[in-house]
Amino acid sequence: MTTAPVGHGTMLRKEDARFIRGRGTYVDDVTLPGMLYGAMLRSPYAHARIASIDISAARAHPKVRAVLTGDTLAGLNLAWMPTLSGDVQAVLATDKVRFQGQEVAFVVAEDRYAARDALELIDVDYEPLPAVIDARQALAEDAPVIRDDLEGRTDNHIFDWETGDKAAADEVFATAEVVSKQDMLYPRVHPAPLETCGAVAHLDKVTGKLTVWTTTQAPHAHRTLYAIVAGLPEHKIRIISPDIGGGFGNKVGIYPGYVCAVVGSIVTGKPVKWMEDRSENLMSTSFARDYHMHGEIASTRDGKILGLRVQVLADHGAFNGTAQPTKFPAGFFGVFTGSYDLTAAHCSVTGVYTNKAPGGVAYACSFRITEAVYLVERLVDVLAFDLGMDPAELRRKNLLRPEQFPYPSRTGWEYDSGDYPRALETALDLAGYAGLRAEQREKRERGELMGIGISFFTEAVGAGPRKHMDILGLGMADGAELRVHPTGKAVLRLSCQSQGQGHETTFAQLVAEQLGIPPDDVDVVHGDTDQTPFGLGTYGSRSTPVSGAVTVMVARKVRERARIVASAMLEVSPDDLEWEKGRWFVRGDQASGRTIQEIALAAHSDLELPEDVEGHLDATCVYNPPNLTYPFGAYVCVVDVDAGTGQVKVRRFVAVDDCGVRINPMIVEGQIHGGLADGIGMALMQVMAFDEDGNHLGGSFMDYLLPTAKECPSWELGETVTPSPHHPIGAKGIGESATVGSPPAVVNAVIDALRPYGVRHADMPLTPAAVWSAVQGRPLRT
Ligand code: PCD
Repeated sequence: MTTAPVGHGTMLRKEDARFIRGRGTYVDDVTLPGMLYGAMLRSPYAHARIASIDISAARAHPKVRAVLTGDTLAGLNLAWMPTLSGDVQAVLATDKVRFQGQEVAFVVAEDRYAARDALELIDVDYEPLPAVIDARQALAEDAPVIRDDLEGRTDNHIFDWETGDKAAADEVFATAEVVSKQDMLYPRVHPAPLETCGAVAHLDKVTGKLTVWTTTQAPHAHRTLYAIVAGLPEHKIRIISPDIGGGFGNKVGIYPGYVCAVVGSIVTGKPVKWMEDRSENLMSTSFARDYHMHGEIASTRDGKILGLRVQVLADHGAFNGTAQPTKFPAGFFGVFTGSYDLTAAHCSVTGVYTNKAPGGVAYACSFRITEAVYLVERLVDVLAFDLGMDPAELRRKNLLRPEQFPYPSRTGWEYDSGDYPRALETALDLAGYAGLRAEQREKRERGELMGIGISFFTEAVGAGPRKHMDILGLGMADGAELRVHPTGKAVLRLSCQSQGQGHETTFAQLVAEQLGIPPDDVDVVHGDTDQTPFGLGTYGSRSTPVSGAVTVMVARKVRERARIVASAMLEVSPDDLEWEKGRWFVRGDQASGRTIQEIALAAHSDLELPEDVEGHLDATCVYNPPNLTYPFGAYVCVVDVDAGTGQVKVRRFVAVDDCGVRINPMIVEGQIHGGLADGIGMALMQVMAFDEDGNHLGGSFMDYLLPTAKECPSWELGETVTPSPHHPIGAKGIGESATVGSPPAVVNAVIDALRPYGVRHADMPLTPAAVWSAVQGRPLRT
């Protein structure tokens, strides 16, 4: 397959014509005749037994049409639903509540306000129980058992998982000259898309068809799951994912509210809308990270890294609802060896239940690669600290070399392609690294705190292949369908779904490039299971690696069909035809060609085609990727820290990303900008905090802070291009790279700034209070 960069390019986003005019259609914009509104009653307790629920007063409210409880759902066998990780989750609680904000009852009323008012008329008698909030307490002898609904369950243990070679790693560590160790926490954070989650469900009693407009990143998977769980015929279910206001992993799973909207519509015979508010989204609709990590790194005295050993305690909340391919309970954390050439590595992960919201979604983390990269990039800096070595020098010494690709990692992954030293040097040059270090020395003499942080990351995106990767048995492959109208305009139908990434533009560009027609002549249809072929959806930056690949393949198939039609038009053998952008011509006779538009018209005409050739140019394709794609990058962050207040200012951020061939460089840069901002948010501002009773302390954007332009510097981007050898145009994913790569760069920079105080590590978020605490009691050495 060709790997040479092809000539795509920046074009403005087609979808913005509607977005900048406020003409997008989001789930909450969907309004149907006779539509009712749902509202969710949620638990005020993190852990409590439900003695009784009295819904009589709510039922009597003049505008209330239905009140659902766990008992109502149990009658339909829907009180519990399967999670994406093989656990079950309560749709509405029957026995106990297991986290604050858990769904307890659902009111359906004539308007939003009545539905909310009626929630207050429901009387739940709770018997509070002690709660497990700290994952480190979850396995204690006397810890309350959270999941007593699961038969025979006597503790809060979910799974143990390991990867790598323990014996080999132990051997390396036993003889290593230097071993550095560090505990670190990747705190609980939230994807917090601007549009919260919701659904409008409508069961048409006449046709028996259930239509659900919903905030989903995976419409086809949702349809199949509704069919399996609710026992509805799959062809009678239509999932529509209209415009989505950000997903970031928050919209991969199925939430109780969606199921209640569906049941509400079945029960009332009317369409039912449920849309959560900001606090509900932050408190109950998933979370990300919450990994307590212990890392060890072994090296020689002169800084050759030899091995890594890692233990993780993973807090999964009250139900194991993590989103990742089935065979990967710790997601893709297994790539924790990062970008380095080492001898041996081992890691073990233990998952536990706590009385916190369920989930563990892939919030811009490619299934926990964010955690993995944070771990290894912090460890490398800790090692540099212990060795007294420059962190750039240490990375230079240990990065994988170009000739090692395709690289089989110590934990069984095959990195497809890379030139890491080039990316690192490009970033250091852009940053003016030597100059920055000189400036830092000068400032330190004056007692000013300036920090320079480096991170180097390897991502693994584009799940399948389907033999290794599935979600609840559905293999991760994608279909595409391309129709070419008689006048040469095209419609591409995709299984993946944009939440803001600009697919209507980039996927049109992919077709345009292959067929040699303008991108404006290609319409992209997605987000509607009735109109698109099956596929697993958009997350883990898989759209370009998987759906992008199948798009190129289906367009090439159309091009080959066009060749046969052209050969009939020109009365020559197809073998005598040559392609140039937009037309087939007879080899040696440039003037003889037929454009794709002429061919499309002929394909619908009375042109005589060979016996076995159908008319039309339309084609379909399914692509099961042979491997993931491995984008990578080198980041340099410069911060200034105010020693008095602990305030961190990110002064510069240099990001060199390599995602192979870029389809639309402007969109790629936008993806990187967004991810970098997110990284600053996680490193410096964000944590889903709880008090010891399990009260959620960050239910609004007053407490859970989103980074704004004020916290972000003017990003300085660079790029290298190392095509993926197996992707038809050499593209790799980019959507999550910057969220994966940036948090360690920021943290490394802050810790570097605190060097004069001898600080070696501090956990995120590095708020002013955290920074201030880190230096307390430490003498300043200039
Ligand atoms: N691209 C280009 N080139 C290349 C790559 C890429 O151009 N080479 C572009 C494409 O096409 C698109 C974008 O860029 O448009 C992106 O891509 P990707 O990487 O493939 O990815 P996707 O799949 O599409 O997406 C997904 C991602 C994710 S995953 C996330 S988180 C985030 C990101 O995406 N999210 C979001 N980004 C974004 N953006 C926006 N605006 N919004 C959102 O929501 Mo997960 O798993 O879900 O957690």
